[in-house]
Amino acid sequence: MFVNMMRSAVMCAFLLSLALMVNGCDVGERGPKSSVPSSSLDGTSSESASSSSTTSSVTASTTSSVTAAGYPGGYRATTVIDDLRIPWEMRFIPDGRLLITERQGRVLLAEVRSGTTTEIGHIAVLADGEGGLMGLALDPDFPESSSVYVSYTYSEDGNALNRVSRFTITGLDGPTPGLDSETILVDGIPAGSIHNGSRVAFGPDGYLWVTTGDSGKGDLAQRLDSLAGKVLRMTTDGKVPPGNPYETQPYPFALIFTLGHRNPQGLTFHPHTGQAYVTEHGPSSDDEINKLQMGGNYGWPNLRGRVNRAGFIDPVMTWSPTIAPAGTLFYSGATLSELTGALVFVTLKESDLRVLVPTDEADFLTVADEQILFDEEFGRLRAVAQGPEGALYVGTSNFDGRGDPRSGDDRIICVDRAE
Ligand SMILES: [Ca+2]
Repeated sequence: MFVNMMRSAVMCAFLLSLALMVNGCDVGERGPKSSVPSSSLDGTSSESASSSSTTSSVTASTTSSVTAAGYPGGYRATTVIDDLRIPWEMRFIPDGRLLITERQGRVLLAEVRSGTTTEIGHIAVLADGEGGLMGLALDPDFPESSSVYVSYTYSEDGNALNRVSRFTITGLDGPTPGLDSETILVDGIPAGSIHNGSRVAFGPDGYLWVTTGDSGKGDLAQRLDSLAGKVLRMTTDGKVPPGNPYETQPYPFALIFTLGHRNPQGLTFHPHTGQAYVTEHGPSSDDEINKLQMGGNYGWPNLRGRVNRAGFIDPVMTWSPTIAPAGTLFYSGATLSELTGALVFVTLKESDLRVLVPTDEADFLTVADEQILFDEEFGRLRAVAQGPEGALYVGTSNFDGRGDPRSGDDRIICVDRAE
């Protein structure tokens, strides 16, 4: 009898907790650490984007219908984690906790419900300029596999280089989780004080994809004997997967999947086609979103933006002047269901969250509408993730030397719908 009552009580508590999570940001009993005003979404079209500080190349033929039908309400933004230093990437693990990399080398495990963070490891990185500890990806079999993959800058004989490594997370369910057993997958990737790429993500093909920057040396982006200015595709052991386009090149150059990139800072995969997309920093003009085609040449440093030139692949979108697009994802949750199929990304320079609504949800070829959210409200934004309950989480980057840190920075902010 007692056991049954206990079971019922546990079940009720469980259902209650589920109900509390329906709206997205699971801030728990403590309440939000701090709240900011909701931003209205209506009327933020690509036209208004153009009239602010950037010029978008979007053709907004269906803007009004999308805006009117899709965004009737406002969003809510709640700080769930604060006092971070340059969070570069964040990934939710299946139990709802959040793994975060900070550029100085810390790896944190955070509970967004309580706002607590635990340092589980500190990787010895060269945190110089834009380099340091950057990308983070979970093994597709996590947590059955306890492997995570990171990209970071290190120093060798006075040279800055980037590498991709696999680590094991130990004691995940215990009181003292840790980071252990580094295996270097690829190293010697050219690095610099600027343009390090380093977003890492698993594709639906089960392979690890890695963006690299041109390291400040544009010519390297066109060379097949350099890993700079590329997108790489590799196995979980850093080996060349079957079907890579340059597989006859000597290792590690056979890892190259695409070339001619300047500084791709975001990487995600389309939910229907499985194709990879990157956000990419242009020089003073032509930030880009590129759809990656195997073996494709994306032009840098000889070409930028849309050029319609044989042998080169034009971007899906460009922005001039630049906005510095960073972390990106295709939204697929229920909390903000009107964003389903949209490409969501954050920007550093323009300090906003952007939503690109595709003309056709089945593929991301052209953009019907561009929404600009939270413009300048939180400062520079570098990372974005979708929570298990469907809220969006964005990470600020105000301590990166180009921002204006405010009280509580850097922060992870949860975005859901206002009640
Ligand atoms: Ca290009």
